[in-house]
Amino acid sequence: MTVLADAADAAGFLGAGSTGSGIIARYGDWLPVAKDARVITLGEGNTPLVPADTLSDRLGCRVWLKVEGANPTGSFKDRGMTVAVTVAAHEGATAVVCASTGNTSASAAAYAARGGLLPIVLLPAGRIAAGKLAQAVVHGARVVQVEGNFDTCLELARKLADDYPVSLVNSVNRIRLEGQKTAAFEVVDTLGDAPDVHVMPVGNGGNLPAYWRGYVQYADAGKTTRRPRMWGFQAAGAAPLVLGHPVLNPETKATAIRVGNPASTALALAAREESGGLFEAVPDEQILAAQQFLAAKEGVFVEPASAVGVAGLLAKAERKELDHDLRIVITVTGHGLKDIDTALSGHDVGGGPVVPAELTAIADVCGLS
Ligand code: AN7
Repeated sequence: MTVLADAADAAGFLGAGSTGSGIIARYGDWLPVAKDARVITLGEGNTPLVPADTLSDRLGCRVWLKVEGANPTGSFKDRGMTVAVTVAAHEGATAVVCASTGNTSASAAAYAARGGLLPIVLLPAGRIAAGKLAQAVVHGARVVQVEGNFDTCLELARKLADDYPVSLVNSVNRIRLEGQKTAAFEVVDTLGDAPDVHVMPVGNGGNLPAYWRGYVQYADAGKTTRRPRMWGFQAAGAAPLVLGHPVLNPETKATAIRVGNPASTALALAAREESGGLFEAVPDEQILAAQQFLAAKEGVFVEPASAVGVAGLLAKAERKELDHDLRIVITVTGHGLKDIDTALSGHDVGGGPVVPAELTAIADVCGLS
Protein backbone atom coordinates (compact mmCIF):
# COMPACT_ATOMS: atom_id res chain seq x y z
CA MET A 1 0.00 0.00 0.00
CA THR A 2 2.71 2.42 1.05
CA VAL A 3 4.57 1.84 -2.17
CA LEU A 4 1.43 2.42 -4.20
CA ALA A 5 0.60 5.57 -2.25
CA ASP A 6 4.14 6.85 -2.75
CA ALA A 7 3.85 6.20 -6.45
CA ALA A 8 0.54 8.05 -6.57
CA ASP A 9 2.05 10.93 -4.64
CA ALA A 10 5.03 11.06 -6.95
CA ALA A 11 2.66 11.27 -9.88
CA GLY A 12 1.02 14.29 -8.29
CA PHE A 13 -2.33 12.71 -7.71
CA LEU A 14 -2.63 13.07 -3.94
CA GLY A 15 -2.57 16.72 -3.03
CA ALA A 16 -1.50 20.25 -3.89
CA GLY A 17 1.62 19.96 -1.77
CA SER A 18 2.97 16.85 -3.46
CA THR A 19 5.67 16.89 -6.10
CA GLY A 20 5.18 15.13 -9.42
CA SER A 21 3.32 15.60 -12.65
CA GLY A 22 0.65 18.15 -13.36
CA ILE A 23 0.84 21.91 -13.01
CA ILE A 24 -0.62 22.07 -9.50
CA ALA A 25 2.04 19.67 -8.23
CA ARG A 26 4.79 21.65 -9.96
CA TYR A 27 3.60 25.23 -9.51
CA GLY A 28 1.13 24.95 -6.61
CA ASP A 29 2.83 27.77 -4.70
CA TRP A 30 1.88 30.16 -7.49
CA LEU A 31 -1.73 28.97 -7.73
CA PRO A 32 -4.89 29.65 -5.70
CA VAL A 33 -5.42 26.01 -4.74
CA ALA A 34 -5.98 25.04 -1.10
CA LYS A 35 -3.24 22.76 0.23
CA ASP A 36 -5.84 20.22 1.36
CA ALA A 37 -7.72 20.15 -1.95
CA ARG A 38 -8.05 16.85 -3.79
CA VAL A 39 -6.08 17.62 -6.95
CA ILE A 40 -7.88 16.66 -10.15
CA THR A 41 -5.11 16.24 -12.69
CA LEU A 42 -4.27 14.31 -15.82
CA GLY A 43 -0.59 15.21 -15.70
CA GLU A 44 -0.99 18.35 -17.83
CA GLY A 45 1.78 20.84 -18.59
CA ASN A 46 5.51 20.26 -19.06
CA THR A 47 4.90 20.46 -22.81
CA PRO A 48 7.73 20.48 -25.36
CA LEU A 49 9.47 23.73 -26.31
CA VAL A 50 10.62 22.79 -29.79
CA PRO A 51 13.25 24.83 -31.65
CA ALA A 52 11.77 25.66 -35.06
CA ASP A 53 14.80 25.68 -37.34
CA THR A 54 13.14 26.18 -40.71
CA LEU A 55 10.90 28.90 -39.36
CA SER A 56 13.88 30.55 -37.66
CA ASP A 57 15.65 30.68 -41.04
CA ARG A 58 12.59 32.13 -42.74
CA LEU A 59 12.15 34.82 -40.09
CA GLY A 60 15.79 35.60 -39.35
CA CYS A 61 15.04 35.07 -35.66
CA ARG A 62 15.47 32.31 -33.07
CA VAL A 63 12.08 30.68 -32.78
CA TRP A 64 10.66 28.03 -30.46
CA LEU A 65 7.22 26.42 -30.52
CA LYS A 66 5.48 25.78 -27.20
CA VAL A 67 3.54 22.71 -28.26
CA GLU A 68 0.39 22.79 -26.16
CA GLY A 69 -1.26 20.07 -28.23
CA ALA A 70 0.87 17.72 -26.11
CA ASN A 71 -1.44 18.26 -23.13
CA PRO A 72 -3.71 15.36 -22.08
CA THR A 73 -6.78 16.50 -24.04
CA GLY A 74 -4.71 18.06 -26.80
CA SER A 75 -4.83 21.75 -25.93
CA PHE A 76 -3.62 24.42 -23.49
CA LYS A 77 -7.04 24.44 -21.86
CA ASP A 78 -5.96 21.58 -19.56
CA ARG A 79 -3.70 23.93 -17.58
CA GLY A 80 -6.64 26.07 -16.57
CA MET A 81 -9.07 23.22 -16.24
CA THR A 82 -7.11 21.25 -13.64
CA VAL A 83 -7.18 24.35 -11.42
CA ALA A 84 -10.82 25.28 -12.14
CA VAL A 85 -12.20 21.79 -11.59
CA THR A 86 -10.02 21.16 -8.52
CA VAL A 87 -11.25 24.39 -6.93
CA ALA A 88 -14.89 23.83 -7.98
CA ALA A 89 -14.87 20.33 -6.49
CA HIS A 90 -13.15 21.56 -3.32
CA GLU A 91 -15.90 24.16 -2.94
CA GLY A 92 -18.53 21.44 -3.22
CA ALA A 93 -19.64 21.74 -6.86
CA THR A 94 -21.13 18.62 -8.42
CA ALA A 95 -21.56 19.97 -11.95
CA VAL A 96 -19.59 22.34 -14.19
CA VAL A 97 -20.72 24.23 -17.28
CA CYS A 98 -18.85 25.91 -20.10
CA ALA A 99 -19.52 27.45 -23.47
CA SER A 100 -16.92 26.48 -25.99
CA THR A 101 -15.60 26.61 -29.52
CA GLY A 102 -14.48 23.04 -28.76
CA ASN A 103 -11.27 22.78 -26.74
CA THR A 104 -12.62 24.12 -23.47
CA SER A 105 -15.48 21.63 -23.64
CA ALA A 106 -13.12 18.72 -24.37
CA SER A 107 -10.97 19.67 -21.41
CA ALA A 108 -13.86 20.41 -19.04
CA ALA A 109 -15.45 17.08 -19.94
CA ALA A 110 -12.26 15.12 -19.22
CA TYR A 111 -11.38 16.82 -15.93
CA ALA A 112 -14.97 16.74 -14.67
CA ALA A 113 -15.20 13.05 -15.54
CA ARG A 114 -11.99 12.41 -13.66
CA GLY A 115 -13.22 14.36 -10.64
CA GLY A 116 -16.65 12.74 -10.61
CA LEU A 117 -18.49 15.93 -11.57
CA LEU A 118 -21.12 16.29 -14.28
CA PRO A 119 -19.84 18.30 -17.27
CA ILE A 120 -22.37 20.38 -19.19
CA VAL A 121 -21.13 21.95 -22.42
CA LEU A 122 -22.86 24.52 -24.63
CA LEU A 123 -21.59 24.48 -28.20
CA PRO A 124 -22.45 26.53 -31.30
CA ALA A 125 -24.48 24.00 -33.29
CA GLY A 126 -22.60 22.51 -36.22
CA ARG A 127 -19.52 24.68 -35.75
CA ILE A 128 -17.33 22.42 -33.64
CA ALA A 129 -14.48 20.37 -35.06
CA ALA A 130 -15.47 16.69 -34.98
CA GLY A 131 -12.56 15.58 -32.80
CA LYS A 132 -13.50 18.02 -30.07
CA LEU A 133 -17.15 17.04 -30.15
CA ALA A 134 -16.08 13.40 -29.88
CA GLN A 135 -14.05 14.21 -26.77
CA ALA A 136 -17.00 15.84 -25.01
CA VAL A 137 -19.22 12.92 -25.93
CA VAL A 138 -16.88 10.12 -24.86
CA HIS A 139 -16.07 11.80 -21.56
CA GLY A 140 -19.78 11.75 -20.80
CA ALA A 141 -20.60 15.43 -21.03
CA ARG A 142 -24.16 16.58 -21.36
CA VAL A 143 -23.63 18.13 -24.78
CA VAL A 144 -26.05 20.89 -25.75
CA GLN A 145 -25.75 22.32 -29.26
CA VAL A 146 -27.16 25.83 -29.24
CA GLU A 147 -28.54 27.57 -32.31
CA GLY A 148 -26.20 30.52 -32.10
CA ASN A 149 -22.51 31.35 -32.09
CA PHE A 150 -19.97 31.05 -29.26
CA ASP A 151 -20.79 34.49 -27.87
CA THR A 152 -24.44 33.48 -27.40
CA CYS A 153 -23.38 30.19 -25.78
CA LEU A 154 -21.20 32.04 -23.27
CA GLU A 155 -24.04 34.37 -22.31
CA LEU A 156 -26.27 31.36 -21.67
CA ALA A 157 -23.58 29.45 -19.75
CA ARG A 158 -23.12 32.45 -17.44
CA LYS A 159 -26.87 32.59 -16.83
CA LEU A 160 -27.09 28.84 -16.22
CA ALA A 161 -24.37 29.15 -13.57
CA ASP A 162 -26.20 32.13 -12.01
CA ASP A 163 -29.56 30.39 -11.79
CA TYR A 164 -28.65 26.72 -11.22
CA PRO A 165 -26.20 24.79 -9.01
CA VAL A 166 -23.45 24.49 -11.62
CA SER A 167 -19.98 26.05 -11.58
CA LEU A 168 -18.84 28.10 -14.60
CA VAL A 169 -15.44 26.97 -15.93
CA ASN A 170 -15.06 29.40 -18.81
CA SER A 171 -12.08 31.73 -18.61
CA VAL A 172 -14.33 34.46 -17.22
CA ASN A 173 -13.64 32.28 -14.18
CA ARG A 174 -10.24 33.88 -13.56
CA ILE A 175 -8.93 30.79 -11.82
CA ARG A 176 -8.55 29.23 -15.27
CA LEU A 177 -6.07 31.93 -16.27
CA GLU A 178 -4.02 31.25 -13.15
CA GLY A 179 -3.48 27.73 -14.41
CA GLN A 180 -2.73 28.87 -17.96
CA LYS A 181 0.02 31.24 -16.78
CA THR A 182 2.15 28.19 -15.89
CA ALA A 183 3.07 27.83 -19.58
CA ALA A 184 5.04 31.09 -19.28
CA PHE A 185 6.78 29.69 -16.20
CA GLU A 186 7.77 26.62 -18.21
CA VAL A 187 9.19 28.73 -21.05
CA VAL A 188 11.40 30.60 -18.60
CA ASP A 189 12.34 27.47 -16.70
CA THR A 190 13.47 25.91 -20.01
CA LEU A 191 15.17 28.89 -21.72
CA GLY A 192 16.58 30.42 -18.56
CA ASP A 193 14.96 33.78 -19.30
CA ALA A 194 11.92 35.29 -21.00
CA PRO A 195 12.00 35.62 -24.82
CA ASP A 196 11.95 39.04 -26.53
CA VAL A 197 8.54 38.35 -28.02
CA HIS A 198 5.81 35.85 -27.18
CA VAL A 199 3.34 35.13 -29.97
CA MET A 200 -0.03 33.39 -29.83
CA PRO A 201 -3.47 33.13 -31.39
CA VAL A 202 -6.25 35.10 -29.73
CA GLY A 203 -9.95 34.21 -29.54
CA ASN A 204 -11.59 35.07 -26.25
CA GLY A 205 -8.43 36.86 -25.21
CA GLY A 206 -7.78 34.88 -22.03
CA ASN A 207 -4.56 33.04 -22.77
CA LEU A 208 -2.49 36.05 -23.77
CA PRO A 209 -3.01 37.92 -20.48
CA ALA A 210 -2.53 34.62 -18.63
CA TYR A 211 0.97 34.28 -20.12
CA TRP A 212 1.62 37.94 -19.43
CA ARG A 213 0.71 37.42 -15.77
CA GLY A 214 3.09 34.48 -15.60
CA TYR A 215 5.96 36.48 -17.13
CA VAL A 216 5.30 39.45 -14.84
CA GLN A 217 5.20 37.26 -11.73
CA TYR A 218 8.43 35.53 -12.67
CA ALA A 219 10.10 38.90 -13.46
CA ASP A 220 8.95 40.30 -10.11
CA ALA A 221 10.41 37.23 -8.40
CA GLY A 222 13.76 37.87 -10.10
CA LYS A 223 13.55 34.77 -12.28
CA THR A 224 13.90 36.71 -15.56
CA THR A 225 15.89 39.73 -16.69
CA ARG A 226 13.20 40.96 -19.06
CA ARG A 227 9.51 40.78 -19.89
CA PRO A 228 8.49 39.86 -23.44
CA ARG A 229 6.34 41.85 -25.81
CA MET A 230 3.04 40.00 -26.25
CA TRP A 231 1.91 39.68 -29.87
CA GLY A 232 -1.59 38.33 -30.47
CA PHE A 233 -2.99 37.30 -33.84
CA GLN A 234 -6.64 36.84 -34.80
CA ALA A 235 -8.33 35.46 -37.89
CA ALA A 236 -9.29 38.31 -40.24
CA GLY A 237 -12.97 37.33 -40.17
CA ALA A 238 -13.04 37.29 -36.37
CA ALA A 239 -10.73 40.10 -35.29
CA PRO A 240 -12.59 42.28 -32.77
CA LEU A 241 -9.42 43.14 -30.84
CA VAL A 242 -7.73 44.38 -34.01
CA LEU A 243 -10.79 46.31 -35.20
CA GLY A 244 -11.49 47.75 -31.76
CA HIS A 245 -15.13 46.67 -31.69
CA PRO A 246 -17.17 43.44 -31.46
CA VAL A 247 -17.89 41.49 -34.66
CA LEU A 248 -21.52 40.41 -34.93
CA ASN A 249 -21.06 37.44 -37.25
CA PRO A 250 -17.49 36.21 -36.88
CA GLU A 251 -16.36 33.82 -39.63
CA THR A 252 -13.19 31.77 -39.99
CA LYS A 253 -12.12 28.22 -40.75
CA ALA A 254 -10.13 28.39 -37.52
CA THR A 255 -13.28 27.56 -35.57
CA ALA A 256 -11.49 27.56 -32.19
CA ILE A 257 -11.09 31.34 -32.42
CA ARG A 258 -14.39 32.16 -34.09
CA VAL A 259 -15.28 34.69 -31.40
CA GLY A 260 -16.87 38.08 -32.05
CA ASN A 261 -17.01 39.56 -28.56
CA PRO A 262 -14.05 38.31 -26.49
CA ALA A 263 -14.87 37.79 -22.82
CA SER A 264 -11.38 38.90 -21.75
CA THR A 265 -11.10 41.99 -23.98
CA ALA A 266 -10.06 44.31 -21.15
CA LEU A 267 -7.36 41.96 -19.84
CA ALA A 268 -6.04 41.29 -23.34
CA LEU A 269 -5.80 45.00 -24.19
CA ALA A 270 -4.07 45.70 -20.88
CA ALA A 271 -1.49 42.97 -21.54
CA ARG A 272 -0.79 44.38 -25.01
CA GLU A 273 -0.41 47.88 -23.55
CA GLU A 274 1.81 46.91 -20.60
CA SER A 275 4.07 44.70 -22.68
CA GLY A 276 4.38 47.08 -25.64
CA GLY A 277 2.82 44.40 -27.80
CA LEU A 278 0.38 44.29 -30.70
CA PHE A 279 -2.69 42.58 -32.17
CA GLU A 280 -2.93 41.86 -35.88
CA ALA A 281 -5.25 39.90 -38.16
CA VAL A 282 -4.42 37.17 -40.67
CA PRO A 283 -6.64 35.86 -43.51
CA ASP A 284 -7.72 32.21 -43.49
CA GLU A 285 -5.61 31.24 -46.54
CA GLN A 286 -2.46 32.32 -44.71
CA ILE A 287 -3.56 30.49 -41.55
CA LEU A 288 -4.04 27.23 -43.43
CA ALA A 289 -0.76 27.72 -45.30
CA ALA A 290 1.02 28.20 -41.97
CA GLN A 291 -0.62 25.04 -40.63
CA GLN A 292 0.76 23.11 -43.61
CA PHE A 293 4.16 24.73 -43.23
CA LEU A 294 4.44 23.69 -39.57
CA ALA A 295 3.40 20.13 -40.34
CA ALA A 296 5.59 19.71 -43.43
CA LYS A 297 8.69 21.66 -42.36
CA GLU A 298 8.80 21.39 -38.57
CA GLY A 299 6.98 18.10 -38.01
CA VAL A 300 4.42 19.74 -35.75
CA PHE A 301 0.75 19.19 -36.61
CA VAL A 302 -1.49 21.83 -35.08
CA GLU A 303 -5.12 22.77 -35.56
CA PRO A 304 -5.86 25.78 -37.79
CA ALA A 305 -6.33 28.29 -34.93
CA SER A 306 -2.97 27.28 -33.53
CA ALA A 307 -1.19 28.27 -36.73
CA VAL A 308 -2.37 31.88 -36.58
CA GLY A 309 0.70 33.11 -34.69
CA VAL A 310 3.03 31.54 -37.24
CA ALA A 311 0.97 32.99 -40.10
CA GLY A 312 1.12 36.43 -38.49
CA LEU A 313 4.90 36.29 -38.10
CA LEU A 314 5.43 35.13 -41.67
CA ALA A 315 3.26 38.03 -42.85
CA LYS A 316 5.21 40.53 -40.76
CA ALA A 317 8.52 39.18 -42.09
CA GLU A 318 7.17 39.47 -45.63
CA ARG A 319 6.33 43.14 -44.96
CA LYS A 320 9.82 43.66 -43.46
CA GLU A 321 8.29 44.50 -40.10
CA LEU A 322 10.26 41.95 -38.12
CA ASP A 323 13.62 42.82 -36.53
CA HIS A 324 16.31 40.19 -37.00
CA ASP A 325 17.70 38.00 -34.24
CA LEU A 326 14.75 38.30 -31.89
CA ARG A 327 14.17 35.39 -29.53
CA ILE A 328 10.56 34.43 -30.21
CA VAL A 329 8.36 31.80 -28.56
CA ILE A 330 5.15 30.91 -30.37
CA THR A 331 2.42 29.04 -28.53
CA VAL A 332 0.77 26.51 -30.79
CA THR A 333 -2.36 25.93 -28.78
CA GLY A 334 -4.04 22.73 -29.95
CA HIS A 335 -3.36 19.40 -31.70
CA GLY A 336 -3.95 18.98 -35.41
CA LEU A 337 -5.87 15.73 -34.99
CA LYS A 338 -8.76 17.63 -33.46
CA ASP A 339 -9.87 18.94 -36.84
CA ILE A 340 -8.78 16.62 -39.60
CA ASP A 341 -11.57 17.73 -41.95
CA THR A 342 -10.05 21.18 -42.33
CA ALA A 343 -6.52 19.77 -42.49
CA LEU A 344 -7.43 17.36 -45.28
CA SER A 345 -9.51 19.86 -47.23
CA GLY A 346 -6.36 21.30 -48.82
CA HIS A 347 -5.02 17.88 -49.85
CA ASP A 348 -5.88 15.41 -52.54
CA VAL A 349 -5.85 12.60 -50.00
CA GLY A 350 -8.82 10.60 -51.20
CA GLY A 351 -7.19 10.69 -54.59
CA GLY A 352 -3.82 9.23 -53.55
CA PRO A 353 -2.81 6.67 -56.17
CA VAL A 354 -4.23 3.15 -55.85
CA VAL A 355 -1.77 0.59 -57.17
CA PRO A 356 -1.63 -3.18 -57.60
CA ALA A 357 0.17 -4.93 -54.71
CA GLU A 358 3.52 -4.89 -56.54
CA LEU A 359 6.82 -3.39 -55.46
CA THR A 360 7.62 -1.80 -58.80
CA ALA A 361 4.23 -0.08 -58.96
CA ILE A 362 4.87 1.48 -55.55
CA ALA A 363 8.41 2.50 -56.45
CA ASP A 364 7.05 4.06 -59.66
CA VAL A 365 4.45 6.29 -57.98
CA CYS A 366 7.00 7.29 -55.31
CA GLY A 367 9.41 8.41 -58.01
CA LEU A 368 12.04 5.89 -56.84
CA SER A 369 12.58 4.09 -60.09
C1 AN7 B 1 -6.70 25.97 -30.20
O1 AN7 B 1 -12.42 26.19 -26.46
O2 AN7 B 1 -12.30 29.63 -26.52
O3 AN7 B 1 -7.76 33.79 -26.63
O4 AN7 B 1 -14.03 27.59 -26.06
O5 AN7 B 1 -9.04 26.43 -28.73
O6 AN7 B 1 -7.69 32.34 -24.59
O7 AN7 B 1 -9.66 32.29 -26.12
C2 AN7 B 1 -10.72 28.16 -27.42
C3 AN7 B 1 -9.76 29.06 -27.68
C4 AN7 B 1 -6.49 29.52 -29.34
C5 AN7 B 1 -7.84 31.15 -28.14
N1 AN7 B 1 -6.22 28.32 -29.83
O8 AN7 B 1 -7.49 31.34 -26.80
C6 AN7 B 1 -12.85 27.34 -26.39
C7 AN7 B 1 -11.97 28.47 -26.76
C8 AN7 B 1 -7.07 27.29 -29.63
C9 AN7 B 1 -8.24 27.48 -28.91
C10 AN7 B 1 -7.63 29.78 -28.62
C11 AN7 B 1 -8.54 28.75 -28.40
P1 AN7 B 1 -8.18 32.50 -25.98
